[in-house]
Amino acid sequence: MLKIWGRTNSSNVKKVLWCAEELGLDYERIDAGGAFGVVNDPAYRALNPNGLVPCIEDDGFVLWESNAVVRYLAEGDPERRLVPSSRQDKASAERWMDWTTSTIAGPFRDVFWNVVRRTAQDRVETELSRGLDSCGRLLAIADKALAGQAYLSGEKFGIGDIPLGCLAYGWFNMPIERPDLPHLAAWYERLTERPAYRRAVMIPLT
Ligand SMILES: N[C@@H](CCC(=O)N[C@@H](CS)C(=O)NCC(=O)O)C(=O)O
Repeated sequence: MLKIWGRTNSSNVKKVLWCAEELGLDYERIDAGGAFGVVNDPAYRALNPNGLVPCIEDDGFVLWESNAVVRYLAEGDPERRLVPSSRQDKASAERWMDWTTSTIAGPFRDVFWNVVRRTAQDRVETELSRGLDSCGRLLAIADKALAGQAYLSGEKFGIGDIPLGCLAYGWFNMPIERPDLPHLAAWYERLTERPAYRRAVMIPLT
């Protein structure tokens, strides 16, 4: 059976759990990372030398890097339900996966850590306000794209929606001031109607 290592409150782990839930896969999840430790155990380091979560093992095949895992699981679905069919549509969807990791994950982390994970006295206000500005500016780019299509993957939900969808739950549920981005908000509302999103992503922010 597919094994997934990672604590459920990690946005990178959520990507993998959400994808597995969308595909209806049977899997075993093993707590790792954060307070659970495990990631520095030699046995875990042998699987993922980065000492980070998520990591999967599928019939002896080991894979880390959340976006790579999402692609691997989605490609393994016989009907490829989450993978856009044309080469160009697939590349366009995957672009949002890479953009989320390379461009918005850092500023989002600055907001999330200062609002959710740090105590008020440890909060770094400059980091928080810089993160909020960057996230607002970057999410406006996604908002503009979503004005013309229902999902980041095109007309249908797919892999391109998963990474940003995980951050969107945090963005729309932290006590912060958000710029008005109506297309992004409508997309997020559509995600909240998905049972798999509710199970894997919509859990208390910690
Ligand atoms: N690029 C990696 C990043 C993985 C990553 O940074 N994971 C964090 C959790 S979101 C982690 O393992 N932190 C250490 C820990 O939880 O102990 C991926 O997408 O899988």
